[in-house]
Amino acid sequence: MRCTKCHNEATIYIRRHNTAFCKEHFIEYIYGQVEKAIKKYKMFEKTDKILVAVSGGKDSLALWDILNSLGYNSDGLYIDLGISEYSEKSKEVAQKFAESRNLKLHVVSIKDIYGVGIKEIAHKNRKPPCSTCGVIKRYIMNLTAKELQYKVIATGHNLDDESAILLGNILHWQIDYLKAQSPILFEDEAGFARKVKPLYRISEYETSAYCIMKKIEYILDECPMSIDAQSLRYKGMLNTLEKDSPGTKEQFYFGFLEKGKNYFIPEKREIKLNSCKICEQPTTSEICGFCRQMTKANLEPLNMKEFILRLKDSNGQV
Ligand code: Q46
Ligand code: ZN
Ligand code: ZN
Repeated sequence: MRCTKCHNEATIYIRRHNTAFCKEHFIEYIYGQVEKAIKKYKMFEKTDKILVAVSGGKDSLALWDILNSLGYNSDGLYIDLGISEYSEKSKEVAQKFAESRNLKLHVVSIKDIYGVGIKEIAHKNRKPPCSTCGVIKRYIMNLTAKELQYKVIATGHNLDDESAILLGNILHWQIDYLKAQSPILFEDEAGFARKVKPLYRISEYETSAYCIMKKIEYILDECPMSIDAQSLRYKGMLNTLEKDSPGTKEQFYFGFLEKGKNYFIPEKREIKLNSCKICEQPTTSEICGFCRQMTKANLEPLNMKEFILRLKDSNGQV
C-alpha cells in the first residue's frame, strides 16, 4: 500500500478515511486534525498557558507531545491516585516523558497528602471509586489551573472515548450530560478553568500508532478500577459497528456535534455560584463536592489547597 500523499510505502491505513500514510505524513495528518479541533472550537492560542492532564497512558502523552511539537505552551499535571503499582508505574512513565523533553510536570499525590489513596477514600465515603475519583480529579485540575494561572486544562479524550460517552448518555437519556457534551467546556464561566479535548477527532488506534511512531513510552495497563466500567462495554459495541462499517464512530459523534446537539441546547438560566465555605472554590452549594467528600472521610480538605499553593513556587514538585 502506498502513502496517499507521497506515494512512498505506507506504514498505516486509516479505514474510516480509506487513506494510507507513511510515517511522516501520518504525523502531519495527526497534527492537522488537532489543529483543526483547536481552531474550530477556539480552544486556545499559542500565547495561552495550557495544563495537560497526564495519566501516563497513550492518549494524554500523545496529546502533550503533539501540543509541544506544534509549539503550544504546555505543562503537565499528574495526579497520583495512590492505586498501588498502577499509580507508581504510570507516574514513572509520565516523569520520564517530561524529563526527556525538558517539560514541566506538576505532581499531586493524594497518598502523600492524606496517607490514603482513592480506593480508601471511596470506601470511607461508601461511594464507588470512580465517582470519588472524578470529583477529586476535577477539583485538583481546576484548583491547579487557577492557582498556577493556566488558562486551559487539556485532556486526552479521543474519538473512541467521546463516542462511547455519547452512546451511554443516549442509552440512559442523560439530557443534562447531552447538553454539556462538547470538546470545550466552561468557555466563560467564572471560577472554572476552560476544559478542552483536542484529540476528539483522533481514534484510539491512531493515538497508539502516533506513540509508536514517535517512540513514546506509555503505560499499557488500564486503571484496575476500570475493569467493570460501563464505558468499556460501549466501546466494545462501537468497535463491532465500526468493523462492519468504518466511520461509524465519527459519523455518530461528529453528527451529534453538528446536528444532534442543537436539540439539547442548555436553557439560559443563571447558575448562581457560591464560594465553598471551607476552601472558597466555586460551587453551586454551600460546600463543594470535594470538601464534602473529604470531610465525610475524616480528611482535611484544606491540606489539598495548601499543597497546590506550594506548587506555585516550586518546579513542579513539592
Ligand atoms: S475514574 Fe475510575 Fe478512572 Fe479514577 S478510579 Fe481509575 S478508572 S482513574 S479514568
Ligand atoms: Zn507520505
Ligand atoms: Zn470546598
